Amino acid sequence: MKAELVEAIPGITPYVSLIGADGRRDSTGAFAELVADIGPAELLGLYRDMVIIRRIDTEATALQRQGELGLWPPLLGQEAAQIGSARALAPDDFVFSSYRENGVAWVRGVAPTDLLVTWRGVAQSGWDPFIHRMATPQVIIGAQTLHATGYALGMQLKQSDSVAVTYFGDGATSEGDVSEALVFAASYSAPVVFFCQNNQWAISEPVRVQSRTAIVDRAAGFGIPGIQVDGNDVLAVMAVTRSALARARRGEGPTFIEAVTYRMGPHTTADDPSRYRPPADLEEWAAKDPLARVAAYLRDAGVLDETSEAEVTAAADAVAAELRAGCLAMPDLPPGALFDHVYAEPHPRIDEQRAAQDAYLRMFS
Ligand SMILES: Cc1ncc(C[n+]2csc(CCOP(=O)(O)OP(=O)(O)O)c2C)c(N)n1
Ligand SMILES: [Mg+2]
Repeated sequence: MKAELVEAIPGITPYVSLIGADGRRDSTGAFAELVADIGPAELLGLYRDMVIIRRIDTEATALQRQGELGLWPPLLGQEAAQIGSARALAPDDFVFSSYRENGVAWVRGVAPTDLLVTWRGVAQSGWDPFIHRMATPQVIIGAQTLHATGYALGMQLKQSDSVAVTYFGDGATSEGDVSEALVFAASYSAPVVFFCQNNQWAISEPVRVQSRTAIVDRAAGFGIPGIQVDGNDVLAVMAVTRSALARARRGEGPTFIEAVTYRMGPHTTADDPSRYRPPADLEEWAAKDPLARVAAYLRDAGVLDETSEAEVTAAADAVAAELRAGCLAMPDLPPGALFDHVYAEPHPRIDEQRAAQDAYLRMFS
């Protein structure tokens, strides 16, 4: 790893891009060197990941539309940002994400059906964070950045190599929590990577209303180096994440990454973007699709052909089938189970609520 990629004094690295929308790869420069080991075979692996998580997303969206899930937050369009960054992590690093990082969870080895349990309402949380080194999704916007900084301070005290990586959105940068996390991380040089997926929207609020400057420019004000990257370029995202992780492991503190991408679907399945999104925007971003450019590169390199494309599609279909079967097989819980794991110990307010619910349900029997 190159030590001098990100300056010690906070600077902003403008727009890193390695595979353009036309599928051409740029192999020059310091960031390209950081991913020189990622040849066509490795890129085929990243492409496979992206196809699979897009397929998981499509299947989960269909399950919600069919009434099998209460809600689903799609990642369509953000596959490269999630796969490129998550594949850069070491097993011992720890992820603190929002609700949209289903692709990151896939990379961390979370079983696809475990992504669904909360949205089906059968459990309050989906997996054991310590097995996957990934906290369960945070819905309180930005709160996970504080958890990441706190964890990173702990790792610093333990002189561990583990880096905290926190994922959040463009909208989250308007939250006080995120500012506090950045201040503490900067002050203590905490080993944390702030990974912002700027998908251009916070529900129906466009990013230009959230920030008068580029999101990445905010980093400098905290004394944190910032890197802006083409978030639809899986290779560039991997390169910048590797550089930020290496910097944290060298004890040089936090880095802020802005991955510029686009949320091609609704905010969640409860949202209708046609009410606020100009159709031309979607067309513009569809031309920059994160999967299409890697496919073009791989076809040119001769590793993506009918056989390998069929293998990737079959793998994705198998995951989707497993997801669907696992979802439909989840047992319905008795209504009172809602209260079981709110606190570890009995609590009078919870008892009251449980009794009120019991009384309500008795009205129907
Ligand atoms: C503290 C808080 N305020 C408001 C909300 C409601 N809310 C849910 S998602 C969202 C927008 C978040 O946008 P962004 O950070 O850009 O992430 P994205 O959903 O685009 O991935 C809001 C305001 C919330 N969950 N938590
Ligand atoms: Mg957003």
